[in-house]
Amino acid sequence: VKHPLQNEWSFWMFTNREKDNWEANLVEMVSFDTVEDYWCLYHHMKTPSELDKGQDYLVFKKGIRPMWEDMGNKSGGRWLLMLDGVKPGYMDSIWSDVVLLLIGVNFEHSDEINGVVVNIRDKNKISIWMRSINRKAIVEVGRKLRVRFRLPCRIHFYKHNSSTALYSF
Ligand code: M7G
Repeated sequence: VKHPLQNEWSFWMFTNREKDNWEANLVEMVSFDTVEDYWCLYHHMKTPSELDKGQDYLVFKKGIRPMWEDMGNKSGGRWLLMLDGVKPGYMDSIWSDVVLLLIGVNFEHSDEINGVVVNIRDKNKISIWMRSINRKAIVEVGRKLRVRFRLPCRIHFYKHNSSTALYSF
């Protein structure tokens, strides 16, 4: 018997092959809705630190495309975890922990969380995307991330397409 998750999730990849069209790089690889299917996937995929620079992994609730323009995302924003100075192995473990926190519904406001992204860049980043700018939900999620992970700097919440932090912890 497999253990069902509360939501179905899609695993996307940003391939960084199409230089002129951001959206054309997004590939929905597979979806999963049980704990066992997630672990099977996890053991078959590269970890984030094994990806090429310029690539992303994105895990979003099924039906929400991992872009600002999606109806589910456009009124929301993200908690941004800057990982410069974080060792690759610790980045991989933050990524897998955040995915587990999301799919395991470990937040009071899990319904407000749409997905999570890891960007492999000169300065790697993980962001947790939220559907709205509901203060209670943002604060709960930000506090938990701050307490759970040992990061070299503060974390900030931004509305999509804005560079002004609404909240910082
Ligand atoms: P990034 O990959 O999130 O971070 O955004 P980076 O700057 O560290 O590489 C890079 C660029 O990709 C943005 O400036 C946009 O041009 C494009 N881009 C990223 N996202 C998340 C979106 C999106 O949701 N929609 C659209 N249209 N473009 C995006």
